[in-house]
Amino acid sequence: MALESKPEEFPFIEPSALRRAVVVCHRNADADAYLSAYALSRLIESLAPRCHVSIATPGGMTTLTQRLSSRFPHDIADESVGGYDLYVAVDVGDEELLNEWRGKLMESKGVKVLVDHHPRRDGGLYDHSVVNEGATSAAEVVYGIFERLNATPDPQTAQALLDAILFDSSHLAIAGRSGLQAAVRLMDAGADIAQARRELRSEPDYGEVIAKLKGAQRLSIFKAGEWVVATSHIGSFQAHVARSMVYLGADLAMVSGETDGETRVSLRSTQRFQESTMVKLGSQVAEEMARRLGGHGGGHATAASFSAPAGEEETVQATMKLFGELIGELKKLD
Ligand SMILES: [Mn+2]
Repeated sequence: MALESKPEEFPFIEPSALRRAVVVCHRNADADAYLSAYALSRLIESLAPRCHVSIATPGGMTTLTQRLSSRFPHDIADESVGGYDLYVAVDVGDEELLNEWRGKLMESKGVKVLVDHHPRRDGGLYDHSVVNEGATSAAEVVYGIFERLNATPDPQTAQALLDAILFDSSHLAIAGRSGLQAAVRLMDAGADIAQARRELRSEPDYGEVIAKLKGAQRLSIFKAGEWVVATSHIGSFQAHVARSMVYLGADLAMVSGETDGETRVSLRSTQRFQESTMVKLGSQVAEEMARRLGGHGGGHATAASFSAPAGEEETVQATMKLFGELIGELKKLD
């Protein structure tokens, strides 16, 4: 890539003056943050061949990102070192998510750039920003920078960006025009979409798999009017089992498990159930059951849990009684 950039364009500093640059991800970097940082690093390196570029991952990275970082390896910044000419924060959203790097940016005289698809919360930390709130991924915004500079990513960088776009757009299901267009152009640049799907696939956790299958085996089905309620019990992974029962089609799922005289209950419902019945599982079921049985609990409208110092049978009976109060009598199906 023989590239030139104007001062009003990324990286907003004369590339020949650059010696040290760092691209900072949000804390616990996800695939979009890390792979966007990877592509930006490659871009800066091609613009400024004499510049050393590092990637900072405050607080580490997710398990998937760790795997991707060995597929797309890059120098990781030493947290104790400062004094960069250029700081690029990518996919950050809230400045707080920079962890200790927020202070480093505030103190530094280097040029600070934000590249993001989250709504900008102006804290005045950055000198320049390239933000597109309409993008489903930061990688899409990064690809836009390549295009404006007339830079074609090399096949490895194109692959990183395509992986990131797929990761942040539910495999393109929620991607808009620019995301889809970027995906096609990245494939033209040498990225492979089947490979992207493979690289984003997680290894199964067999403890969770067995719990979900056992949970399905022990299923009881009830009807309350039109609603289908599924219940089951399992020693661990109650939340995963409850969620998979909703995937199977239940409107409302309850999964219980007893350990050391305490019963844990996970609750899940569909959005459709929530909007129609107005039942908030967190406040109206989990918190209420914790209050009735002297335990603790809470959560969101469609995902909640509680635990109670009571036997499993008693806890389940009491929760079913509350369901009856909220959505009408439950009839068990054979
Ligand atoms: Mn993102």
